[in-house]
Amino acid sequence: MSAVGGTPAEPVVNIHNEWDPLEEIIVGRLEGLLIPAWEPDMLGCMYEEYFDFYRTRGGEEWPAAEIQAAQRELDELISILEGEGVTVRRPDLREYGGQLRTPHWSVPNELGVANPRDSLLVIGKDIIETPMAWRSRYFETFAYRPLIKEYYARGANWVAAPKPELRDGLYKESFTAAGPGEPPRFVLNELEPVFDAADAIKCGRDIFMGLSSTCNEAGIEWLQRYLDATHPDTYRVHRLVFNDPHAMHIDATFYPLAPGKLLVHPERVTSIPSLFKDWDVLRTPDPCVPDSYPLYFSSKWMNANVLMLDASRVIVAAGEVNTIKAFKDWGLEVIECPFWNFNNFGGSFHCATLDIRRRGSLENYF
Ligand code: DAV
Repeated sequence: MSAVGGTPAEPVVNIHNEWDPLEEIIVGRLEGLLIPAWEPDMLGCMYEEYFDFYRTRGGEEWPAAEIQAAQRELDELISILEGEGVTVRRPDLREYGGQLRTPHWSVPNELGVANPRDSLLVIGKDIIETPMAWRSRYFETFAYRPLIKEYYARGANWVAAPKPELRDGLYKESFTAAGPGEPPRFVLNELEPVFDAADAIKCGRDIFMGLSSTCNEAGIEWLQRYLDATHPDTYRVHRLVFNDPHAMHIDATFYPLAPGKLLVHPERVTSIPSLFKDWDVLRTPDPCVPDSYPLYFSSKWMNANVLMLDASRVIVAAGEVNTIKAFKDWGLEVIECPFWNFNNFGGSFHCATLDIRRRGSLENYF
């Protein structure tokens, strides 16, 4: 298809990696976010100190002061992005308080859309609605449907992975997190494909997925077979296993930031895939976030969950002085944005956003 004048139309959705120059991005919302009620996947990816919190406080509003502090940081992120010329789009405002019921289960409320990185996987011009393992996220993509429909009308592909049933049998009932020295294990069985988009990280023709308590073997296989069927001989999906007792998502663990630059968690990643033999590997420096931040959904390693504006500019949480220094020493230009309050609600800059268009083309980096 050609635009008027015969020049090729620019793809409206175009993502091949984490670092091509960023042109358009979706930023999540904190409005309407509710505490999710306990559900079986949490046994695998949440931290034990919060189990009772979800069991007893599900459906309540988050502490208002914590949300307000996070909102200020999100607003600052948006103004940094817009100041850099990036188009920022937002999901719909919705209420998340109603019970959600399917033939097999119900939850008292939904989670909300603070973390757009999880429900939609963008590869090339494909927008894939992912089969997520959390019941409270079952209809999360609906808040993005007006945007998706617009992108679809403008030439993007739009597909949804098979909607998982999420029956009780998908989750190991008596799961406990692996102790020190024990091999990694995850809460999911293999009854059907499940994964979150943040279980995958893109590096041109190579896509890396970490098995986790939100991503099973069947999920990885589904993505490889979908890509093989729709883009023959184009993508290689690599299955990785990390040493993370609460494994959920790859983007604070294993993150190709730019050609030749791989950021890895110092303990979770015990061996680097041989493909990266010619790359510089940086082990994420110790996080600086004070223990007073509750981090309801994640580890404190959100200092690794950065966002690349292009191959040399990276947005990092203000206060993460170890990471900021290491990135500068690595030749990156660092843009600081306060984000520790937002981190409490599921992640940092990578989680809070979803790349829609970066200027670049599909390449082989190995
Ligand atoms: O602690 O690595 C990462 C969640 C990011 N989406 C963690 C959880």
